[in-house]
Amino acid sequence: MLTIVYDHHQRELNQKMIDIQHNSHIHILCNTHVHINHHNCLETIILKGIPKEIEEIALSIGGLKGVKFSKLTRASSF
Ligand code: NI
Repeated sequence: MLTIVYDHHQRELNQKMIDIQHNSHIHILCNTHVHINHHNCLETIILKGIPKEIEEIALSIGGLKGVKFSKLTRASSF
């Protein structure tokens, strides 16, 4: 699960995040969006797939301009 907080007013950030998710080969299972306040949005993205690829997508999204917080939480059945 990738949790991010980002600037609602950052231009094209939403589209960039969606493009990264669409272009990736890992499974995006669900997105939850919460409007925290006038400036900030919180989003959780549940991902499933190869750990290395999930880490790459987390770094891509977390590194976008306007993303203020990014945390990847891992879960495993092993
Ligand atoms: Ni919002």
